[in-house]
Amino acid sequence: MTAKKKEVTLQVSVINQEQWEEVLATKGLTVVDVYQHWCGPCRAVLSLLRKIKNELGDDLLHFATAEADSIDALEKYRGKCEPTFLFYGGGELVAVLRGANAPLLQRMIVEELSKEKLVLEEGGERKVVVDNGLMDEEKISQEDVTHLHSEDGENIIVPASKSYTVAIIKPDAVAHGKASEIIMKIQDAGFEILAQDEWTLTEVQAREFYQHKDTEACFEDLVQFMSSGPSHILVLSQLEDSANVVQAWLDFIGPTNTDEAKREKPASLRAQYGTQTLFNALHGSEDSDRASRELAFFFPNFSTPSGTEQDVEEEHAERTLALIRPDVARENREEILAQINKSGFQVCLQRETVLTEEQVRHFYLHHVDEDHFPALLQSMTRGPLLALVLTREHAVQHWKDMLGPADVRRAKEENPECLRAQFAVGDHPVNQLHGSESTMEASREISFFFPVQQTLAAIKPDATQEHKEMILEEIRDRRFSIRRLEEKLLSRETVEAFYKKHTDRPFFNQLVEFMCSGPCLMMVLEKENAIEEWRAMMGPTDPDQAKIASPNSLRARLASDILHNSVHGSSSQHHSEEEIKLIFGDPSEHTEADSSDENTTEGPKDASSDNHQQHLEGKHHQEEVD
Ligand code: IDP
Ligand code: MG
Repeated sequence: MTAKKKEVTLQVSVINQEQWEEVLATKGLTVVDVYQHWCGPCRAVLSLLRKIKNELGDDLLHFATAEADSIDALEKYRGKCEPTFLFYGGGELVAVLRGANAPLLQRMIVEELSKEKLVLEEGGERKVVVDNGLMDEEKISQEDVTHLHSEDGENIIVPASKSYTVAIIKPDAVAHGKASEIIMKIQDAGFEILAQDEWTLTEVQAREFYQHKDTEACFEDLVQFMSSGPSHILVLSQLEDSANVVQAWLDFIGPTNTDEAKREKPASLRAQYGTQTLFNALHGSEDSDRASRELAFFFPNFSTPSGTEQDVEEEHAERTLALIRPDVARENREEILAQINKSGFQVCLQRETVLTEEQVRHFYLHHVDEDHFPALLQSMTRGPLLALVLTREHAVQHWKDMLGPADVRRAKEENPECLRAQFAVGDHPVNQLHGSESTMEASREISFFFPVQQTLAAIKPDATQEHKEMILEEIRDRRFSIRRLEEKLLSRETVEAFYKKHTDRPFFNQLVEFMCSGPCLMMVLEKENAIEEWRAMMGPTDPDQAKIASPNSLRARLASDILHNSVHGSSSQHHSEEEIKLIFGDPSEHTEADSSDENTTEGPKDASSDNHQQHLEGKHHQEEVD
């Protein structure tokens, strides 16, 4: 294994004990694909590994392939037909992944590499694992199985908006070495693998799993078959429109009867991999109720947030748009917000903005011809107005009731308690507060002020190692969708382009050095009003200022100085587009293997919100093109 060879080969090929020991002695993280002589290394992940290697360009990351049969240390991996990836750091096993799950593999490589670096650089303790998932299956007691599952760690949470189903690649397909091929096809078809495990069912478990079929003639055969060897258990959702993944998966696998499948749906998985109705290669939950039972059966750690109090609340919650016009936004904002909170509303989005005349016309499309429009226009453009999205049960009607009659004079006479009466400005005929007329109008108005946006967010090198988990958690708590997520060591070139508008600033060189000094976690976040929201979460550029102006912001809490300020966020729609393109390339060029996180999807972009956004930011937009 010469240095030269290492440069040109993506994976070092290990075929004897001596070479194996050499690999174990290599400094850094080595990811070993353990394969069987008769099926060869896993080709499905090659392009992914190449991509990771190119992107991270890290001297401490190594890949190898090892033949289980010729290396004594790998004895217990002999005879397994599914891909197994062993992660070694400092000669010790630090993680194991079974199955060619590309997104998971990518995530584990990035994570394990950064852990190993921490060990090497800061003398941290290396967390070694013992792979006992490969004991003779019969010897594994029920307890061990559960233990293995909980050791796999995380409680995986399915977003409330997603439906899921349980899929099984049955022992026949696994024994024929088809598991990774099927998994690739599953991913290509747009299913997202939320969890995956290899599991040999015991007879008792097979009986329990199929107990609803125990009166059927095939029951005993089915139990024998299902407990005859390892299966792959997958929890699936769909990347796009996850409305009914249960049915989509059933359609994808095809009819139970393999003859029928071959005849009627030759492209289905059962037509391709099944040999007869008993050995039909795949399983899918029958309906969402079964899916949830099967999920609990295989993944007791797996939690779905449905049923929590918050969700029940959110399910019934409605949204409405409230506007507080400039005159009272200046004078009475706190008082009004207090009344809003007291009435059981949550303010879920908020922004202060100065509207142009054109924007007001666009917003009040149906009022432009009315007599009072000129006065309305004037009062709307006099200064910054406050736009709020309010949620609670029956929000639209409730907010209208709180506002009172549109006519200020009538409001004062009929309902002096209402907000429009309380916050009338002198004799001014125009009321000072707005609310959506209906739920339809609410959604149009909300997307006018809070269009769905993407922003490029980065965790800078000073915070990536230590704080990324905490920051990611806060991002998820704020309900951003993480569309892309990759830990990257940025090149000088990239950073220079990224910060090109600062080229002439005195701190530019320092900034470039800093941004290249370690991996950054680069993300695309999506949400209504994402650009402003993420910048608000970050806080002002200078942490000293942040501590005063926004003490809860990330920079106030994490940053050490104005240069080492922990996080980045795009500053406008224009910059966001430019930065996302620079870091992640053109969306049309993305491939399946590019996605690295369970939340990472390329959602359909709402064209209309782009228009609103441009409309709303028209002026900024021009100014900021640099
Ligand atoms: P932003 O990150 O809040 O958008 P920008 O003004 O765009 O702030 O500056 C980009 C980055 O350059 C900052 O996040 C910070 O790391 C660095 N920077 C900005 N101003 C200074 C300075 O005065 N001294 C040193 N570094 C600075
Ligand atoms: Mg900036």
